Amino acid sequence: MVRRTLLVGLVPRSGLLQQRAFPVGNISHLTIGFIDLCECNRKTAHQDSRHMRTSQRSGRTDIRITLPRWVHGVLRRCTPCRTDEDKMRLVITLARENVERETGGPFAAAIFQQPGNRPVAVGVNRVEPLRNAVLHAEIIALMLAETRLRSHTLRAPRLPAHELITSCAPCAMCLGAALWSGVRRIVCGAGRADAVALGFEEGPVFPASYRYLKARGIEVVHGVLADEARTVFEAYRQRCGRIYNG
Ligand code: AZG
Ligand code: ZN
Repeated sequence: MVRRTLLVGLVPRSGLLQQRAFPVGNISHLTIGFIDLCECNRKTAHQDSRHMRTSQRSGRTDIRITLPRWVHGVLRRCTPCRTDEDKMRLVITLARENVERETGGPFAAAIFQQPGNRPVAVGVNRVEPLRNAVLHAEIIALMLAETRLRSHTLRAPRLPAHELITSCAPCAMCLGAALWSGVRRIVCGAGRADAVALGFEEGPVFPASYRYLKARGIEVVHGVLADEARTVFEAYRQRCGRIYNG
């Protein structure tokens, strides 16, 4: 069921979005072909399994991508993010909650309009709970932003610039996705070496990869609140969180 009030805290207040009357503020559940992108996991486990049985009976395979329910609480409480540090604090909070509530790996990300102080979309790592290797925080944030803005590229002429804020430097897959997404800026907290030290495989990302992005007009900023971001990795280690892609 579509709830009309849930996402008020997520809605960019910019004239652009209101003027175009995108229903971004009213949607808690988005369906795109067979990919069901849900911003709020309101279904019970029982309903989810019924959904799967229904899908299998009809000979289809549906993919349901959900953010945990608690994310909305964090976003409702979040004050406007004016600086890179404010935005990073938000994604670190999301990453930490994801670890403490055991809803995924120790990573979170957000997409902001430039300028803009409320996230257009956020993501947390959902690889293990949803049994899907590509559900890194950055991928979910990018997919939700593109869906909400109704554009496969965040570089469309009708759109303002967008930036990706991520609690850890993107892995090879997410760096590629960031390039294709059209974001103009990437801001990273912890570094690749921190994720690797924890045991994660981050794939082939080289200095040349960043030079490539720079040549495509994407600015990359490293190490924003890096110490704080690393404490989430330490919390994951202490809880013996699984290294699902090591
Ligand atoms: C990861 N690295 C980043 N940056 N983000 C995620 O969600 C990841 N999952 N595994 N490695
Ligand atoms: Zn990734």
